Amino acid sequence: MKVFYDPVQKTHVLTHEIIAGKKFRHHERPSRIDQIVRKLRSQPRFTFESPSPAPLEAIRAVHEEGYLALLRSSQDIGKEGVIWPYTFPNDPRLPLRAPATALTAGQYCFDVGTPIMRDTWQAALAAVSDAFSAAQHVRRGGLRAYALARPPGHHAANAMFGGYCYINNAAVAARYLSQYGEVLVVDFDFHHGNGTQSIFYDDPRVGFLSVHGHPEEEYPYFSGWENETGIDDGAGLNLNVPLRRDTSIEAYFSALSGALDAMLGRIQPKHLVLSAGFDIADRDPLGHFGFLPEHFARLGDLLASLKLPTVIVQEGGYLIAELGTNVEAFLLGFLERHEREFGK
Ligand code: OKP
Ligand code: ZN
Repeated sequence: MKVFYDPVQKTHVLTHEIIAGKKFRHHERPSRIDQIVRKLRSQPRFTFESPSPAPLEAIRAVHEEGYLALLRSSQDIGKEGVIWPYTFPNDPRLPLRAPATALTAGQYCFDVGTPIMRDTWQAALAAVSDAFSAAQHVRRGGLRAYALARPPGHHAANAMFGGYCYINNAAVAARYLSQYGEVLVVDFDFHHGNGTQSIFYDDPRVGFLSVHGHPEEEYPYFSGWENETGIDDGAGLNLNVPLRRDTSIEAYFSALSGALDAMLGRIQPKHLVLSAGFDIADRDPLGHFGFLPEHFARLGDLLASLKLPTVIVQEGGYLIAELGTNVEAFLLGFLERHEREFGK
């Protein structure tokens, strides 16, 4: 299986985050990538490739230009500088001034855990390039590819960053593939993929299925309920499965299988895009679903049984010591069944 990865993604370094007013060492660390790289490099079934730069049109098909201009302006920040919004507009009737500056970046931001530093743009661009190259590989007849994306993407919307996400890597892959037939995005990160949901909410060509911690208890709190089902031409193509803290593995799998069946009754996807979050792991500091490597293998097996060309996009996962092991278990579980039932 091809792994798309560019080491420039490691230059984006977040110093700390603020949770309930307190300062914490940031969870989304460059070392997350090291763990995955080390594991997958020791496995002959994975071959690493550098992505080619994602075309700007593919990114623009998901993100607003003024928003991208703000992200791009990160390159002009000094070495120690940061864009860290703490003031947010609150009257949608009032006009916003363009272009956004460091002081008004709050118009494009929904939380305070996601600062923009000098290297943020280049890292986010590399991450989305992984996802785009993986999608292109699959479009050209490859059966599967893994994008080792960092920073993650599923919380980023058309013109909104937050949740450690700037560019929605999976959404760029899905929008690109949707030119060639319907696409199903399955998001198994512990947190609701509010950005991806928002991007495809009215899109008849891309279905979104997310299983996540219940928003009454878990970030991002304002979305992820069952009654968010899509609008206009996208009505019925958004399916949220919120699960309470410490839901059992069996309950998780039966909920996911049921949701997959329901979704496949509504669209006939030609491609599958996975927002693969590993914060569902047992002992992850930000998730509570208790997945062990064997459960990740089973999850890979289940998703491979759809027998679709698949782009796997890395999202969260903060139990860094086990992240490589968990990703490897998932990918091998997927690969085993996908090769057997769908093709080498
Ligand atoms: C990004 B991804 C916990 C605060 C968590 C943000 C979590 C972002 C997760 N008390 N804040 O893995 O979905
Ligand atoms: Zn997450």
